[in-house]
Amino acid sequence: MIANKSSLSIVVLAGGVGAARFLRGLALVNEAKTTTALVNTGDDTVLHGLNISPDIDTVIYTLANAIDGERGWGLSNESWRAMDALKRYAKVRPAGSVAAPDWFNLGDQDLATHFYRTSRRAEGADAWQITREIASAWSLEQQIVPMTNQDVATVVELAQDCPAGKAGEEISFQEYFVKHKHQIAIRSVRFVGIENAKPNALDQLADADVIVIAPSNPIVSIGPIRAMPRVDETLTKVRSKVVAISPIVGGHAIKGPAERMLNELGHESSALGVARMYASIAATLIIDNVDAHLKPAIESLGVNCVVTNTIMSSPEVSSALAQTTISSAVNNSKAANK
Ligand code: FO1
Repeated sequence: MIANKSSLSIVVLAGGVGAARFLRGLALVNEAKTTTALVNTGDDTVLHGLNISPDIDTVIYTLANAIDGERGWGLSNESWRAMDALKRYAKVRPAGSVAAPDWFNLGDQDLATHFYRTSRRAEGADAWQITREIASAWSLEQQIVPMTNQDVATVVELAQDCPAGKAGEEISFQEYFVKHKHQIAIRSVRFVGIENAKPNALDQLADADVIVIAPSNPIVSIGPIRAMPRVDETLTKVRSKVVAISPIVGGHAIKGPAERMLNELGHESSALGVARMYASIAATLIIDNVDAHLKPAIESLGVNCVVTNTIMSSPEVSSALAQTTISSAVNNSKAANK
């Protein structure tokens, strides 16, 4: 398989776990050097004064084979002594203080990444440069690119009074996702700072041989990337080369709150619902075998539909999915150029 690797320039629009697993499969069929992951940073947070970029780190740790496979985030063989020590201070935290947050788990080794990112930011380095350095420290050859160097913060609006706050109040994405385990109703999502976010690697996106929208949450992982100025416009121009993979299988998300979010925000939690969201920017949608019956409805939207196994339970399945993805995009763009 390695001898036959392609060296296409491929840009993958990426969120966390699903995207990371796809990228790991892609590395088996396409040269790492010509692969770029353009990664969501709307999930970024600052805790303990540390800059944390969960999706970037999930992609890097996964490609470095250092991820905790079961959790899908953080490092394998991790220890939690710093978190345990923090509990001492959480106990004495006065009302109104957010010091010593102990709901977001930072492993002892993982902390080193956040220390480094935070120190380099304080030295004035931008997010792309810092990410380059972190990826290089993990010996990665792929280009891992934060979607922008500007700060963007995804916030969700509470649909009703709940333990997180009153209806209409906004909380950060990580509070929603981790602190409240995405078990609260929301009525909108907003990307604070998006108007001033200059997208990174826009030229690469425009010139790529293949663009992949990874099987990530369309609202909070791919949504922030698309919401930056000029990104959707660029994708629309190269639509024939864009292939998306549905993160919804049999009506459900493989992981995370996508199903609930789609329903609450007026979309349909199905591969067809995903097709509607991507129809203007992606010529092809890859859906899972269990959703084969949706192919005619998806194609009636003017979107080519490819049916295959999308459950990336092993690197072999991920690489087969990556190969199918590349072939679909290449065939489609050839047909469009005839
Ligand atoms: N997810 C959790 O469900 N609980 C955690 O405590 C947690 C900590 C964490 C620390 C570092 C990191 O890079 C990711 C972490 N995640 C955790 C995952 C993360 O919140 C989500 O996977 C993404 O933001 C959604 O893509």
